[in-house]
Amino acid sequence: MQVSTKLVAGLWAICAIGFGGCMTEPVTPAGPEAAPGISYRQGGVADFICAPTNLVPTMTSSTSPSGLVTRSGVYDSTYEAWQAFDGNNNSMWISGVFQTPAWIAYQWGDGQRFVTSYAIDFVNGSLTSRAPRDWTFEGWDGATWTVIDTRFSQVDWQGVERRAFNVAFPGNYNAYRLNVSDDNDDRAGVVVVSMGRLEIIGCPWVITPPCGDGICSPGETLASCPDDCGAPHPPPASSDRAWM
Ligand SMILES: [Ca+2]
Ligand SMILES: [Ca+2]
Repeated sequence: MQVSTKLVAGLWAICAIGFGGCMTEPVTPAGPEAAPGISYRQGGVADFICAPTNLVPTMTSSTSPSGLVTRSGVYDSTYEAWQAFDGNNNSMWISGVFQTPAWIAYQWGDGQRFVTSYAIDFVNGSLTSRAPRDWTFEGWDGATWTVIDTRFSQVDWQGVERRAFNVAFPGNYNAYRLNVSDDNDDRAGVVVVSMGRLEIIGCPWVITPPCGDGICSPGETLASCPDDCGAPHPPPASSDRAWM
């Protein structure tokens, strides 16, 4: 209880310095599936709430106003990938033709984000063969891509349709990408994928792993977090031990 109290107090301090969408009361844990008005438990210790928002700024190029948009390829320069992040559903990214996988990514330049969901706007009208069908959603920690969500058989898209997905395994990552292995064209692999918008949604602050979750995370030390980083734990009460 001591750890929990300390951590919740720390989150109150984060809220107090002005991050938007942040409420200041611990709440009953409901898990990441609780969006919108998400409330969830991080590491089994602290409960908190925020209003998830699209964390990608409204882009006007691959690098402006901030961060970096990358992609596997592009149909032509009219359909560059940043147009999936420009806040305008009349513009879109169209992938390179016959390039599998087709992927699109956004990276922040100022640290990690804890992303809990994402949404794809398909806007290519009758060309629904260009809607993504099978993909993974992945997070970049500076060294490797980690699959944090997987979707198959996303079919029957409308000409203009938004589909949102909760991330199965959310975490803190510098970049996220949608890595599409098949479109809705019957031919094998990706012929062309297009999307008017990709929202990358989460809490508007970086969530650090809590001290007390049993994991010695980067930044935690024996001195700062002895429970996670090496101090011996007391043996469980005899009534909690499993019979061998
Ligand atoms: Ca767009
Ligand atoms: Ca295909």
